[in-house]
Amino acid sequence: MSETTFTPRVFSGIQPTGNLHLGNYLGAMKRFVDMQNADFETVYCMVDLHAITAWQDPKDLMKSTRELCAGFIAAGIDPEKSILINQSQVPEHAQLGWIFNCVARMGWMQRMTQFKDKAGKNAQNASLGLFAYPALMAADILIYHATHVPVGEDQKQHLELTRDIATKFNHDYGVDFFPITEPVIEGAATRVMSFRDGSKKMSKSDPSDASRINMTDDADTIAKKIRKAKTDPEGLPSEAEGLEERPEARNLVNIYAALNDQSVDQVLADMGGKQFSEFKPMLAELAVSKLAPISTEMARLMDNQDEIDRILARGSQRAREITAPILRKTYDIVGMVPPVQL
Ligand code: AQP
Repeated sequence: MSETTFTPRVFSGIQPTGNLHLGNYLGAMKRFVDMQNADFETVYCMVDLHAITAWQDPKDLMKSTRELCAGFIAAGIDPEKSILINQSQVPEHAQLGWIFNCVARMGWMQRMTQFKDKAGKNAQNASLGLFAYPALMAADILIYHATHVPVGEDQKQHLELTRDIATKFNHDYGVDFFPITEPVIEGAATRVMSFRDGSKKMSKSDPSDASRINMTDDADTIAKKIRKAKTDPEGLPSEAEGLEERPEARNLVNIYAALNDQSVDQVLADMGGKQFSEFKPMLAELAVSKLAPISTEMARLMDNQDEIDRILARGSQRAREITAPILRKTYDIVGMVPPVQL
């Protein structure tokens, strides 16, 4: 365990791969805003280098990166309070990523379930980047000496790897340099599930658009998707135990609770006994009231791309004030000869 006291600092990122959805909002973005408004320095990132671990059309990647930046701001990230960046503008992420490729062990990487899920049966044809990406994610976090990382539940294993990498680096070089980061996986919706299949997480890459609510969906589309969301024939229970073995019902209640800043118990105390025919329109109304202002603001910001590009440039300038000295110190620890003044 680390003896050094590190400044409380938050880092987290989202891939600019399009189809930003309700799971990204509730599992990540909404939590990012909470932490920005608490006692932390906050750094939020569009992880474009991660995005290209699977093929991205270059024009789409640029559009999705700016759209994600607009999404962050529309959801409540203030680019003055938080540092808002796209990963490729801060080269120290990739530079530390290489060092961590040399710290992480093959056996650790081979245990990553997300690689197995994403590569599927086609692992021989997956990119080397997809396999190595959790080591770059560790670098994204540790290049800021971040102490806390808010994420959805699907990222838990990658954060454990980040802790393992920091521990091994500190141990191998006999230093107390990288913090042992705390994952922050909190709230009622840390794993939002697909509307078509309650055993699968809501995901950008699901071919069924009806499986997710996109942050850019209009009010009618949101209401329609919720109305059609898979459920079971029973009504809502009055207590959380009544949702066991009912993944689709639990998902909708979790979403309601997270959108309304309530606990699941509070929601069920109010809603227990209602049928889905009554609950779904209430959920749709709540979702529209929370998401419509965000999508309207995203669209407005997307009309002013120069402003978005300026925000990203300013963010990377501020980020590099933190990352450049940490990279230099890492190189010193590892034994890389520094450049002298000529
Ligand atoms: N369904 C989800 N519920 C809660 N949180 C979620 N997150 C993603 N899906 C859910 C959280 O959103 C943040 C950003 O995720 P990402 O875009 O970087 O990576 P991802 O997990 O690959 O997102 P997707 O939507 O699942 O993309 P694909 O389809 O490409 O796999 C993370 O904090 C994540 O936990």
